Amino acid sequence: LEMGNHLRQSMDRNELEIVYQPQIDCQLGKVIGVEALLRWNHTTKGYISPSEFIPIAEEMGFIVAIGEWVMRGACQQMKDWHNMLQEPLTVSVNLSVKQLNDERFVDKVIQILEETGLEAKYLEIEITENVAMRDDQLEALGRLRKLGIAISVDDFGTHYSSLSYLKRFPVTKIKLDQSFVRGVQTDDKDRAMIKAIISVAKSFQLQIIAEGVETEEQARFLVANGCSQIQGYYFFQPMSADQTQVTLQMSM
Ligand code: G
Ligand code: G
Ligand code: MN
Ligand code: NA
Repeated sequence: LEMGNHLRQSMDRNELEIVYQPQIDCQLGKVIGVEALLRWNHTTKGYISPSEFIPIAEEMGFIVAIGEWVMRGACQQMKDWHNMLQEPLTVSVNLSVKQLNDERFVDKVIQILEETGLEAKYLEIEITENVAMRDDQLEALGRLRKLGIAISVDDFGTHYSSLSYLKRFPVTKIKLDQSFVRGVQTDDKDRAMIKAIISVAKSFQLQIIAEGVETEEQARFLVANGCSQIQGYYFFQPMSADQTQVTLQMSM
């Protein structure tokens, strides 16, 4: 509860920060987008991971406010980079299912795109598979998709509902979970999972990106098996906006 109260004030106190992790297209050999990742630099406790505080924000009901802050910041930042670099980079924002429960959510996104001037096709939202997704949440996703926003399934393959999810949802991209990537050199089953998921993406005509790629061997295996988009420490760690800007300037 105390952490929750601090979290409530974190935005006003400038304790929240968005970092960015570049995403690579191996065929093109360049950065094609970034994932926005939230960070909380707590005044006394230091850095706290989103996996710790997002669940609290969800429970206490201010994930909507925090999520809106991230969405606005990430869209504004990407618009600035477009102006600066004249490159069609995308920005990917993680979404809590709780944000979809807010009936004003889609209108908020439209408003943010208008305010920042970012074109919808350069925004992607990442959602985690959720078997219990309700019809009104599905409808919200459908509206976002109709606007031209890309929708990717995060942590794909780690939950129970993967395939039916792809049938029910207006998805454009699969994020191959890092747990499979980790086993590329050591685990036959992880290699089989990766090949199967890439084949699913092809069948559904979806884009696919592998995350958590840390070694050259992993990258080679992925590319050899048809996954050309890659995100991970092997290429870039998540970085501050300033560092990201330098990286983008150098890689364009
Ligand atoms: O970047 P890191 O590994 O610390 O992220 C941990 C988890 O927090 C990941 O599951 C990531 O998707 C999630 N996360 C990061 N930023 C956000 C955000 O802005 N909103 C939501 N809902 N989740 C986020
Ligand atoms: O759940 P989601 O996929 O959004 O979480 C992404 C998380 O993975 C972020 O916290 C990010 O910091 C982390 N991450 C990104 N690249 C790598 C990597 O190469 N290795 C590991 N272990 N974590 C990574
Ligand atoms: Mn993600
Ligand atoms: Na993930």
